[in-house]
Amino acid sequence: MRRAVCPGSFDPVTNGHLDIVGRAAKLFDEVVVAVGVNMSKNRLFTPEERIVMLEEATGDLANVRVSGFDGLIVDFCREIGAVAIVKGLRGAGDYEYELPMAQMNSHLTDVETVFLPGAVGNAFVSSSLIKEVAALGGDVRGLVPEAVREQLVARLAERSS
Ligand code: COD
Repeated sequence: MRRAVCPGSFDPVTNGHLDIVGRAAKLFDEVVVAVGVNMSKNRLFTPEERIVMLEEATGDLANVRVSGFDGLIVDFCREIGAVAIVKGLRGAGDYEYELPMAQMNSHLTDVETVFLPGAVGNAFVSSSLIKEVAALGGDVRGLVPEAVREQLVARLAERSS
């Protein structure tokens, strides 16, 4: 059984994330989407809310499950017996951000990092931009699952009232 982890903040999950998870699911026997905390980012949804959104969005993928994690991603990988961390790269900026993390993770363990190129059509899609555009009244339809878009609009309305 070759198990991989797709880690991220997923605040909220986007179609860019789902493209990477779906492609990872074709490469590995099992993919665990791991919802973590990026201490440099402000969160809109709780980890529990993000996990439920991801479970709904990946419900059609039989070999994908969703879990939260605390601490180091490599410790989580060891705990569940994962051999690889799969990350998506939208461009050079992602590569520069992700490469030192991959090298640090490789220094810490023998868990490999596998980079998948993001789909061209999703290159501009990030959770941060989605939140900013939605908060300013822009339409993010087609960039996130519809159920996520509805929760995003509702959460932003709550925050602004
Ligand atoms: N197309 C393709 N890939 C995409 C897209 C897109 N449109 N959008 C995002 N992605 C990829 C990102 O490049 C990333 O690989 C992944 O999806 C997740 O993205 P985010 O933004 O949801 O998640 P991050 O980058 O905030 O998550 C960071 C982690 C929580 C994974 C990281 O901080 C971590 O591993 N933390 C645990 C603590 C740890 O081990 N620290 C030491 C690391 S060396």
